[in-house]
Amino acid sequence: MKWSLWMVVMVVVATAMVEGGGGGSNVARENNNVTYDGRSLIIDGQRKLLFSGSIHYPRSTPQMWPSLITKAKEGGLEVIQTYVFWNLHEPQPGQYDFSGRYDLVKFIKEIQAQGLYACLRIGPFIESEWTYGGFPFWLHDIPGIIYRSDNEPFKFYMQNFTTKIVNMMKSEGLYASQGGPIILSQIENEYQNIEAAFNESGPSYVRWAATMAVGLQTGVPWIMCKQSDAPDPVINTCNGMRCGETFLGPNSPNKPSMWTENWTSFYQVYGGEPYIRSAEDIAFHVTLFVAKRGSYVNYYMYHGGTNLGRTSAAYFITSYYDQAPLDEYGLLRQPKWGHLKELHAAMKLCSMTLLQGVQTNFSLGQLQEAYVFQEDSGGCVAFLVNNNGRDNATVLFQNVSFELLPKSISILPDCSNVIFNTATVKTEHNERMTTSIELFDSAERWEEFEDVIPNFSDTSIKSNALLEHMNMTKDESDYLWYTFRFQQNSTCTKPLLHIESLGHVVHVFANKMYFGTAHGSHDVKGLTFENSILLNNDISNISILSVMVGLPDSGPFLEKRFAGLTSVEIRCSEEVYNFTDHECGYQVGLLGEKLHIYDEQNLSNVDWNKTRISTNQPLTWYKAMFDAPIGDDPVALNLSTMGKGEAWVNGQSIGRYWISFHTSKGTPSQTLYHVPPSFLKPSGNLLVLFEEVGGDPLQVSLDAISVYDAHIHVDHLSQFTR
Ligand SMILES: *[C@@H]1O[C@H](CO)[C@@H](O)[C@H](O)[C@H]1NC(C)=O
Ligand SMILES: *[C@@H]1O[C@H](CO)[C@@H](O)[C@H](O)[C@H]1NC(C)=O
Ligand SMILES: *[C@@H]1O[C@H](CO)[C@@H](O)[C@H](O)[C@H]1NC(C)=O
Ligand SMILES: *[C@@H]1O[C@H](CO)[C@@H](O)[C@H](O)[C@H]1NC(C)=O
Ligand SMILES: *[C@@H]1O[C@H](CO)[C@@H](O)[C@H](O)[C@H]1NC(C)=O
Ligand SMILES: *[C@@H]1O[C@H](CO)[C@@H](O)[C@H](O)[C@H]1NC(C)=O
Ligand SMILES: *[C@@H]1O[C@H](CO)[C@@H](O)[C@H](O)[C@H]1NC(C)=O
Ligand SMILES: *[C@@H]1O[C@H](CO)[C@@H](O)[C@H](O)[C@H]1NC(C)=O
Ligand SMILES: *[C@@H]1O[C@H](CO)[C@@H](O)[C@H](O)[C@H]1NC(C)=O
Ligand SMILES: *[C@@H]1O[C@H](CO)[C@@H](O)[C@H](O)[C@H]1NC(C)=O
Ligand SMILES: *[C@@H]1O[C@H](CO)[C@@H](O)[C@H](O)[C@H]1NC(C)=O
Ligand SMILES: CC(=O)N[C@H]1CO[C@H](CO)[C@@H](O)[C@@H]1O
Repeated sequence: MKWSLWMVVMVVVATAMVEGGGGGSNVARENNNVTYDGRSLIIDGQRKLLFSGSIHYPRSTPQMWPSLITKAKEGGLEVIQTYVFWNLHEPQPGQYDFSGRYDLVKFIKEIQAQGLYACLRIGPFIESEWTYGGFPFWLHDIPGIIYRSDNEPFKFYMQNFTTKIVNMMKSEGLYASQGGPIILSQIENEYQNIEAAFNESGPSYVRWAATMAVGLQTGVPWIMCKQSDAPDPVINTCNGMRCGETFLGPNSPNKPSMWTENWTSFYQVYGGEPYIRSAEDIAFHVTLFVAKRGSYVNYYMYHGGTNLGRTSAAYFITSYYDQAPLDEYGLLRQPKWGHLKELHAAMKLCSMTLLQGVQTNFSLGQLQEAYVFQEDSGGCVAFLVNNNGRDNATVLFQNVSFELLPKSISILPDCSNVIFNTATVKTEHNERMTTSIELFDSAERWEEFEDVIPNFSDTSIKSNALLEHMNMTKDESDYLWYTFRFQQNSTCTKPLLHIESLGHVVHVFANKMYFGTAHGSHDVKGLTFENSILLNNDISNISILSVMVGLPDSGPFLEKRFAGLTSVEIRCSEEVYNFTDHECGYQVGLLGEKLHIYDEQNLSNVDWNKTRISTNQPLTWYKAMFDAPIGDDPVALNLSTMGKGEAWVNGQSIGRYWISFHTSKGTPSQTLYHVPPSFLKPSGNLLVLFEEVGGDPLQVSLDAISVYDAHIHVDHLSQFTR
């Protein structure tokens, strides 16, 4: 997750001092290359203390971008950080798409229009809980390719795309060196995590990537996050939750200390619970980082947004970093947003001294310490740290007594008055409320279509081996049918079907009857299915639907990953029939997908049943029409009575839902699925659901999402700050 920070405070403070006033928007900039020294980035000749936040353009819509950026700016951010999503932009080699939600230039120009800077993390490997870590799947079929290593085919395509993006930014004049907002670019992403797996090809790849990037002459610095051997002049930066404690620092005394991902929460997977990180904890670690001479902090995420369509990586829910300062819908999450805004304002008050002063640190007690920045001119800033998580501490600083709250840092912009304490939250909490505004509870509203279960003779692709799932689907669908024919023997009285798969889900059908489902999880990808089935007296058809819930996004050798079935057996009382090297027939995707029946213009490709509305029936498509709700509140589909599948509104996928995968507490990980406002028209909206295992569409609703200031009582507080 990442958060973006707003520039407002900094711009206002800086312009007030330099120019004697002026607003923050549409700041005309000189053509200035961005440089750095051991203290900070230097822009327009000035050192900068920058608060930044991640907002990923394809995780929301162009209609939402201006208000998200405005809220980030009001929250005290000066930089918006985004990854670039290669697999959206280059769906086929040399074919590019920068339209709609993929309009990177428009997003960067919106940042510029609001007077903020941008940090462009090109990657082009990004991980980011994004399918295949951002790689287009066609890379998989480039002969001899080994991703992210010193390998010619890979380097060719990586350089090709990186160059494409840099040239695009240059031709739009978007680098700061051209008067644009981009002050930093990133090459690769957390590569150090996997570098050792490539032996000597790892370090040589890092050197190549750095040289290639620097050679593109952007006029602004390049960064590599989590890469302690980043070659000069590329800056190594920290990702994590506690960089003030964990970062070993820049790998050269003339590089600044920068934190590119301070996780405001954490991603969530199906079967997992949300991760709540308190405003106080985030504020503590950001402040400690600055006290230790950090000069750039990025919140990952400031707005997480939604993994629309099939863009989530394996097992991730569609709601991304909903716990960020701006929630999934772009609403302020309080007190996080407000507490961090106050922190940014406090830091900005003394940023000159922080950037110019000489830093010293000393102990104030067993678990207490002071970090002091002093200028010859007399400017003095102090951070008083209490690392004791249980008790207050009374300390003497410059002969004055201060009482420090547990696990807190007090900021003294003049070394005598405390203007901010990380553990003192003045912002009121708010709570989110959902209100059902549209019920789909009458059978007349719905029509249904049962997808076809193919059998062995229906399939055109045959093989005597169990083929790898991704290599079959080429990621054009989540679904791959494996079909077998079986002639039952009289001895087989209680047939048991035993399947092993490397992921992610199997749904099992024998002679068109459903015999159950098995699935893996984010942490345990493999799965075993074992269940009794019923066989015909003559030939039986076994059809197994293998389903992926996003492609993997991390680790080395992504090009060699295996998913799908590895073993299929029918175990009879006496004998075991092993299908592993028997003939198997394959079908990629579902009939409804092939016919695009989620699109209005293709609805008539199948016969929808208008008189029956089934519940608890697998492999069923449902459709209904609805009018957009009145009002400006964000809306979400409440799918709590469905099982597992995908949902479309007006032909656009709002993502994969999975209600039937419960957390350890017995509840679904996600029941609300965001419908971005621009997906809706005033009337006649088409909702299509594809349900894999069985659900009840009659209890689906459209809910409005809003926040209200909570009346703070103590048990609320403890719930929020655990
Ligand atoms: C990138 O590759 C395409 C072919 O896929 C080629 O047409 C184009 O010139 C290449 N661009 C660069 C910058 O290498
Ligand atoms: C790296 O070296 C180890 C030990 O020699 C070897 O087992 C492994 O296959 C090598 N990996 C690569 C990618 O060359
Ligand atoms: C900025 O950097 C570019 C590329 O390195 C260089 O061509 C240009 O002269 C520099 N501009 C300034 C103002 O230093
Ligand atoms: C000052 O800070 C450094 C780095 O955090 C630490 O190693 C050192 O022990 C501190 N010195 C004192 C006197 O606390
Ligand atoms: C800790 O210090 C705060 C602020 O001075 C004070 O309000 C609070 O009562 C103290 N708590 C304890 C346990 O002493
Ligand atoms: C602190 O007080 C001591 C005596 O109590 C005095 O010697 C010292 O100069 C004072 N220091 C400051 C910074 O005021
Ligand atoms: C299944 O197989 C039989 C013949 O083996 C065929 O007649 C039938 O149409 C097939 N397909 C479906 C979807 O039932
Ligand atoms: C992928 O499928 C192609 C045939 O379509 C085959 O030649 C290739 O070996 C397969 N690759 C893998 C890794 O299974
Ligand atoms: C069933 O038994 C017959 C003979 O007993 C054998 O030829 C046939 O292969 C068996 N079927 C299967 C699926 O193994
Ligand atoms: C099934 O067949 C495959 C391929 O021949 C073999 O690797 C596997 O061990 C067999 N399974 C059992 C349980 O015998
Ligand atoms: C709809 O379902 C009913 C009840 O199962 C059935 O009688 C009818 O033939 C179906 N109509 C279509 C178009 O499939
Ligand atoms: C890399 C890192 O620092 N990860 C930490 C992120 O923050 C959480 C919660 O504070 C820690 O549990 C992680 O270890």
